[in-house]
Amino acid sequence: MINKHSPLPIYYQLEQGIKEMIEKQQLKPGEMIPSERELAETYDISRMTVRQAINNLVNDGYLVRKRGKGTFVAAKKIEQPLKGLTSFSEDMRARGMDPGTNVLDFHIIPADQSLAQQLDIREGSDIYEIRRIRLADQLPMALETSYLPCALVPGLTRGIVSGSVYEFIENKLGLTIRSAVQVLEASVARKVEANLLQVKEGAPVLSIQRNSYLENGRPLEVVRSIYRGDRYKFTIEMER
Ligand code: 16G
Repeated sequence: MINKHSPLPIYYQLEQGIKEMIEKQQLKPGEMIPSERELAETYDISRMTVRQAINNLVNDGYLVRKRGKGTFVAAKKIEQPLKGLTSFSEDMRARGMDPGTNVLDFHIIPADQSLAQQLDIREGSDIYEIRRIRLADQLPMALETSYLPCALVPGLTRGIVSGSVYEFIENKLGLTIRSAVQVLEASVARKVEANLLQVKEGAPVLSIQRNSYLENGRPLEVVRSIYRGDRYKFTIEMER
């Protein structure tokens, strides 16, 4: 696994080697990996080098440290295809996971210029501002801030948004959600976000904005989300 003559730093080679073993399932989720001392001895490298490799793998979500127990292979990341226009609740159920929501904020505010423009409403019109932590099997996956025009989605309540917003829009209001534009950007968790997502400050996250539209072309929502980089990966299918 380690080639001391390679121009690649040794910690990096070890990191890639362990990552490969996880990807090939030679190391399985929940399995304990050898201790720092054992790895250092096996590959005849310093413990500092091993620690650097392990730290990186922990930060990237491949490994988890359990105090006083050891370092374990993390649960597999959730693989989200960027294809169908689905809701968080649907995505989690499709994976056999239990979707959950902590509503941090639910109130009505006047739309600022940017939101008014994106939602195609007059500046100052009432919009819902909804902040939620989205959970899968009780673990925080994403932080979501949604803006929807009140006139388009009457009757939304704090209780409803602790379940599925899309379900309410489609089943109770009878509207058809048709399309969305989504922008993904790499970022790091700031302190507040890190606390809410239960990751370290500075941990990698994916920041996503979704603008979705109804069948008649009317903008339905602007949603800004922050997904845990250690729990999520996104796949895109392409054709040529
Ligand atoms: C997803 C959508 C979000 C939508 C929410 C509805 C992304 C990036 N975001 O989280 O735009 O508002 O689903 O989920 O996929 P719900 O119906 O479970 O409330």
